[in-house]
Formats: sequence, C-alpha cells, structure tokens
Amino acid sequence: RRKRLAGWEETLPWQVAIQDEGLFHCGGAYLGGCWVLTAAHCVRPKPKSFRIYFSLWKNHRKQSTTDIIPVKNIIIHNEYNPQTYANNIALVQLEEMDVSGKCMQDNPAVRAVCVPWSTQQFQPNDTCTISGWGRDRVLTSMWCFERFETVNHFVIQLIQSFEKLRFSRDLEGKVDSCQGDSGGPLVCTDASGLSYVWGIVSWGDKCSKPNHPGVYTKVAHYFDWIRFYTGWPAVTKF
Ligand code: 4AZ
Repeated sequence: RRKRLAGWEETLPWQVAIQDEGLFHCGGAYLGGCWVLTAAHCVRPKPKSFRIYFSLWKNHRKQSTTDIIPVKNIIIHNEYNPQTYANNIALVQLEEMDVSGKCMQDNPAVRAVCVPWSTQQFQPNDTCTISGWGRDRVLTSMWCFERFETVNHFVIQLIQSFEKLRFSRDLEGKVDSCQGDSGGPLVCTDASGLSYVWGIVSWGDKCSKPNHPGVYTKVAHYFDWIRFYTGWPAVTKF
C-alpha cells in the first residue's frame, strides 16, 4: 500500500543510505548537525569504512560529492544484544567539512528529523511513514536499493506500543519494512507539522507476514542516550 504524502516530508529529506566498504545495506535518519541515527546491526566500530549518502530522493544520476559524507565516529549502544536485537540503536558522527565544524552544507534537499522525548506520546491519528530502499517483498532483488531509485515510502498507522524498548505494528502485514530498510526511520508527523523519528527499522520474521509485524527500536526510550552522545540540550527552540 503506497500513498503520497501531502507536504515537503514527501521527499523524506532526513533519509540517508549507509555504505560500508562500498556496499549499501542500511538506511538511517539525519538528526541535524553531525549526527545520523541508525540500527546497531547496521554498523561496526570502523568509521573509515563507512560513507553516508544524503539527498538520494532526488534520484541523481550522479551523486554530488557534497552529498557523500565520510564518518568520524560510530557509537553503538553498549547494551546492544546481537542475538535478541535489544537496544538496536547506533549514532554515526559525520566528519566535519572544514574548520567551520559543519558536517552538511546548507542544502534544501536535506532536513533533520526531530527526536521524540522520553515521555512523548504519539497520537493514534498521526501520519507515520517507513522508508528505505529495501526489498519490496521477501523474494525480490535489492536492485532498487543499489541503483538509488527513488526511496519507497509507506504511510502507516502505529497501533500499539507493547514494550518499553520497542514496538511493532500492522498485524495484517499489509505494510512492512524489509531487508535493506534496516536502520531507516519510522517517522510520524504531528498536528503542528513537526516530524519525529519514533522508530528504527530493527528486525522481523521475513516481511509482510500476517501476525509477524516488523519490529522497531523505540527511539523515545533512548532520548537521554542520544542527548548524552550528541551533547544536545533537552529542549530545542524552533
Ligand atoms: C532485515 O532483514 C529485515 N519486516 C528488516 C525488517 C523486517 C524484516 C527483515 C521487518 O533487515
């Protein structure tokens, strides 16, 4: 089920692709400044082998070099459990461009997504999207991802939040994330038009299987963890 979004968020300006040793395998979300949020299972503590690709939604034939950013540091949650995927969250710190300390040039194609605070609740009617270059269904190839076709996005409704650390949705399996979407964002736009990254695509039992919903890391739970590593204050004025 694909649906067009109404406003500028249709372009998914926070969506990035993560490249490791020349291979694309995950998505991520730009938080602003020098920070990208992704899943722990998408990265390893080898910053030099990673590149972050921005503004791919423009479907460039040739990516401009200012959209490909080297990585300075990778922070994997120290309680990440690769067996259970508990605490499947990581921060990627981008390399500064120059002495200015900036990591991204001002770029209308790139926009940060907000991080929901610990006690924030999403509203049942918020419009939420999952996005990425992952497989359309379990058995199709990942050529979309590799060739940077326009990012797929699906409008979904969050229906439950069954655990403290993570949540899942859509028990019917009509809309789901899949292999290659990992690390990418589940974003909900609130009534005032602000977009928050509520989830990180984490894992699932295959894709689009009834009663086997995709599982997402619950970002709000890690608000203080994100603030600690980014050094950001609790309240950001817009
Ligand atoms: C994966 O393999 C994967 N349906 C990601 C998400 C889901 C399943 C698998 C959720 O990266």
